[in-house]
Amino acid sequence: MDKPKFLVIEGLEGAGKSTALETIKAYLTEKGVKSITTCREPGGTLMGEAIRSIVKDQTIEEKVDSRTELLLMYASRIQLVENIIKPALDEGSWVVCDRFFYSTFAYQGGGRSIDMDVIQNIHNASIGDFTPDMTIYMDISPEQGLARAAGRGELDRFEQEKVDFFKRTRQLYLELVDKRSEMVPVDASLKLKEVEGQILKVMENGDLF
Ligand code: T5A
Repeated sequence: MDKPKFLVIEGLEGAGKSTALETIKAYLTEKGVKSITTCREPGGTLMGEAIRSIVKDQTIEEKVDSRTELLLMYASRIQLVENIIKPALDEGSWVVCDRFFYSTFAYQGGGRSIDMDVIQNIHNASIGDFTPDMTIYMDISPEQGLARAAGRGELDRFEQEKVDFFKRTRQLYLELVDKRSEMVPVDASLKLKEVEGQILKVMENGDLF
């Protein structure tokens, strides 16, 4: 077996990332991968999960500056990369992560309209050129994704944003797909079985083994 790979799943809320993670895990197991580490962003470490609670908290009673949000995402990411992802890869485990830095580019760069040069500088100082081997981008319209997310009950601080925020976020994701060869798009608007079929095809064509 070749060296373990780092895979990421990206997309708007309700795109089906958690569901896709299970499909990918099952595929890798079937292929004989013995160790798979899964994680999510923000979160995945003690400090990261504390950050996750605070950034998603819809009851917070102060204005959250976009730059604060940006720095918290990178604080969580540094903890995850250094304490979980790199050690797992070093020990021979594959890693599958629900969201990674593309989320920051899309949500803080697109949604919040923070200057991409500012984000890139913080990115470089935080994780440098550490990049996943492959990222599956699950494309869905904000309307459809949010309707799925709403089906689960209370909306978090991000999910309460206006639809234009998610349109800007999606636009940035699509620009990333155009620019970055490690990002592979999947049509997440389809029925579960069809989305699963696309993911398996992407994995099969991914030159991972
Ligand atoms: N964020 C995160 C930033 O702003 N910057 C960053 O740098 C990072 C890392 C994290 C929030 O933080 C923001 C982005 C987010 O707003 P989260 O909970 O991790 O929040 O992410 P969400 O996208 O909110 O997670 P969701 O659970 O909503 O989305 P998923 O995982 O994509 O969707 P999933 O699989 O749970 O599915 C949602 C529902 O849809 C159904 C599922 O059964 C489920 O009920 N579903 C389908 N229904 C019909 N057809 C399909 N094909 C379906 N696929 C799934």
